[in-house]
Amino acid sequence: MSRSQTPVARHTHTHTQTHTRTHTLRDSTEEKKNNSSCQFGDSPVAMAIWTVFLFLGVLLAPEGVTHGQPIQALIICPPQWSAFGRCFKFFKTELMWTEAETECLKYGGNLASVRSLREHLLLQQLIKQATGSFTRAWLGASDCVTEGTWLWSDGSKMSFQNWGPTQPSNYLGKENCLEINYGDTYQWNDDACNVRKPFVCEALSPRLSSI
Ligand SMILES: [Ca+2]
Ligand SMILES: [Ca+2]
Repeated sequence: MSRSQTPVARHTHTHTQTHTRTHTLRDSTEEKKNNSSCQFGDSPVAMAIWTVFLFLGVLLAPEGVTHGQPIQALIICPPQWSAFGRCFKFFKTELMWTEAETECLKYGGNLASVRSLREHLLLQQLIKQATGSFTRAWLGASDCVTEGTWLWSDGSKMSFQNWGPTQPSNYLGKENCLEINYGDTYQWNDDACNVRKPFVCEALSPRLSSI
């Protein structure tokens, strides 16, 4: 696959505050193909969790915090989970995308969504701390329902994207799931969902076990 396209957001991996970024539109010339065989996360459950979270967030918000400022809910994550507004955990076990999403559901969460470059960088650090490198890992987006329409399995809107050069490519018409740390730029790539990779889960209030 060529790398003729400019990445949406490129950064070096010193992980200081100096990141070089350029921007471009997604490649719109790749093959578009529907794939009705794929599965997706339990969005109604995710939305129910969000509803509870937002309700609790209002209860926990300090008085006056809503005056022109986002409501800040109290996030408490159990051991092994990292708090970045939500709770995140990297899993080294290599699973297919649907298996990984199912595993996250067992903890009361989903595969992780990414809502900003800051969250992208934080997840990269989480992975590096666990593996010593920027290991490729599944995140929670898929376009398996409608080719080219990427949806987060937690039901949140994909308002931020960080695809690598020429991605998403939908290579051979079979790439419908999103991974982080792809290629020389360690950005996002679409890959075949049946490939086994480590993964990152998110949860608002993770259960302590997957049982
Ligand atoms: Ca695709
Ligand atoms: Ca790809």
